[in-house]
Amino acid sequence: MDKPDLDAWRRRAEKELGAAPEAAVSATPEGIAVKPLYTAQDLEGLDHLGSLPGEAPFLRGPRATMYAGRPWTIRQYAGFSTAEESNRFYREALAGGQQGVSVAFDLATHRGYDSDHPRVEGDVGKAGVAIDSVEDMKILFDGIPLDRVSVSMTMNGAVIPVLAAFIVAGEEQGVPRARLSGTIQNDILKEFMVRNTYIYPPEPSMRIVADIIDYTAREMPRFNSISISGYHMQEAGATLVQELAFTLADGRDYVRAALARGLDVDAFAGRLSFFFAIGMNFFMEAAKLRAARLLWSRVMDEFQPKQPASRMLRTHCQTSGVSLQAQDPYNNIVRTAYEALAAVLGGTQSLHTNSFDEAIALPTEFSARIARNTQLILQHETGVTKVVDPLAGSYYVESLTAELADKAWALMEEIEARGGMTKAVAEGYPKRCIEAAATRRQAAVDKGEEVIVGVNRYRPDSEAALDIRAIDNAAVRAAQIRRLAETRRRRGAEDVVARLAALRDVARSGSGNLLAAAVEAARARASVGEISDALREVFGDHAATPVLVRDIYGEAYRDEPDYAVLRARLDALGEKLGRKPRLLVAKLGQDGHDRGAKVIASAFGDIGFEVVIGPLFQTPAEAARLAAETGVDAVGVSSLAAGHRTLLPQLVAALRAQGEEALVICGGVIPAQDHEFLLESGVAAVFGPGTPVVEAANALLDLLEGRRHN
Ligand code: SCD
Repeated sequence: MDKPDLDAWRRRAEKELGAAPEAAVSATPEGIAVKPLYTAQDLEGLDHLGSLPGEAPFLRGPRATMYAGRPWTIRQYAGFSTAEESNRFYREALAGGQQGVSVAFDLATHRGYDSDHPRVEGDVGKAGVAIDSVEDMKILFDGIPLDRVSVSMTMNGAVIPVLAAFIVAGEEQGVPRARLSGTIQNDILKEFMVRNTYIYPPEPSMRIVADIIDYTAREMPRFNSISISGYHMQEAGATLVQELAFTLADGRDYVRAALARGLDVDAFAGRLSFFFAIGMNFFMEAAKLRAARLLWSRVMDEFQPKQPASRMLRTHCQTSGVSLQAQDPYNNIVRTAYEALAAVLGGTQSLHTNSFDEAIALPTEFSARIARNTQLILQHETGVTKVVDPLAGSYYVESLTAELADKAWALMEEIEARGGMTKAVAEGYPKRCIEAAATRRQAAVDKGEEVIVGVNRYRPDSEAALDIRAIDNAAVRAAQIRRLAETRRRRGAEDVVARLAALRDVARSGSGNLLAAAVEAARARASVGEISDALREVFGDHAATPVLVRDIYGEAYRDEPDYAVLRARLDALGEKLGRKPRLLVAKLGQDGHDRGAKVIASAFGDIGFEVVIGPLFQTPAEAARLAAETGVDAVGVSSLAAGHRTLLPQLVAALRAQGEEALVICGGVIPAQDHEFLLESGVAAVFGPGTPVVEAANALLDLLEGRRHN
């Protein structure tokens, strides 16, 4: 064939567009200019082409045959209320075609509190299952053969007691730890960056990670010691380049931490695993997974492994939670299906597809079945499993793979220049980068530059409320407290005291393995909270100081007409008050998802409010005290972990008890069914997800002005 005549194409394009083809170039948040046409020319000079799957650098996949040999694992992340309820859900899901289990723990467990702890009243059994001891863990896996079904556990803060309880539950089910297969998330660096379910300060937290890698390398050859996660970064607003770079840089630091332990690289590297989000930018997401494998192999070169598997990036993926919308929610089924296809074309090893109602509440049996079937249909009906890496050779996808890899590598080099990821995280650098990207994106959505069907375009006139799953957390908590009391009554009290003392000694001395000591304590029936507290006594608690990015939302929005109107209203109110209106943005309970809170706080600050951002994990009483001390006009609560029905009425009551008149408003994941209840409890306004910041600010001004007139 003749060489393509690009000049002729250019002329045709100009005619069709009425402008130069450059007018159709779109800039992505990653800083990649996506052109309307890619050709063979774009492949010239790319040095990653031509490799095969199953061999380094594994760009085309970690296995030679990929899904033609074995499809990815359908692994739905789930857990709620009690161990009994979650066990029933897992068994039904496995019977319905799910292939692996993935446990979601409640936030009390994540943060190392037993269900009877006063700080977790709104959190028990809500966004995951409540696990207080081995007894709960045994019920959770009752009838699920742990030597045949692989189990992933998303646990980072309280990783030591939870993994210990899992090991003992396996043992008591007749499966020795050497035969347990699965994955523990155990990725603390991204907790400090975005997810916030840390407990201890960074240094002892990194020791915990290394102790687990060490223990599993020696004792649990079928178990993946870590799931190095970019998922939560993208959820928090990271661009795909940031997600790639920060995740792989985290991985590099974990390898260094394990090597510093004296481990041989080949003893553990083959059991490091990864976890990425898959959002709506279809080809970019597939290319991201290819780039990730390429770069990880490059990172591992530095450590000179001898086993090929040590260079191999294997990953789980989850479709994007933030791409789901509360408005017109059945659209989410379509979004999730496209994202799932991108993950599969990118070569994931394991996949979770979100349920369509997850922007509103916990999945129901129905929505969970549709989500699972989305994957079953992909595996059985579409033919996508038959050919390895089918996008290879695509001019566009190969170019994207190279561009993403180059940009991510450059950012990783910058992290290295800052002294590595642990240091960069401690200085808050990646967190700031991600928050800036998140705020920029919010402005793009609010301005309608980024279209979301059913939200900022094509919005239906009316919508019926969905059936949702509601958890009676007071009942779950009461049941947990009963079982915990029973466990404490039956156990050998002296044995528990001795095992916890031994654990503290290992923590204090810096030698010995924390997980090995915790297994002994768990076997004696020490609880998750007690084991966590033993470590807290030695390591202390980590408290982060929230910092806000500035001038990003305002900068992006300044020229919009409604912005000027809003500023004028705000000035007028400020005039009357003799100061700027003041807002406290608060997070209550153990809900650490703070992207929404940070974006709101930063944007409201730019608009002209005086914003106080509260620390994470406050009780309602603590937030009310802070409101009183700072003299705010309103408290805005962002709730994403379903604690609102318990915590918001308590906040209103605590404020009023102090004679405070500050209005309480809230937003986040709050089902329509709960709005009435919250308004009756004294909450002044409830904002659904997708509410533009300017709209929320106007509504707050209405409320503040209205109150002045009353
Ligand atoms: C695979 N195998 C093959 C093959 N492909 N054998 C022959 N031919 C082929 N083509 C083998 C593998 O080598 C392996 O055996 C076995 O089959 C299983 O395959 P796998 O690829 O290892 O798959 P899996 O066991 O599912 O493991 C996938 C990961 C693992 C490696 C990615 O770490 C994992 O399951 N991660 C899931 C993490 C998770 O669920 N996270 C949820 C996070 P061997 O093992 O013998 O080699 C949720 C979360 O955080 C949500 C947000 C929030 O809470 O904030």
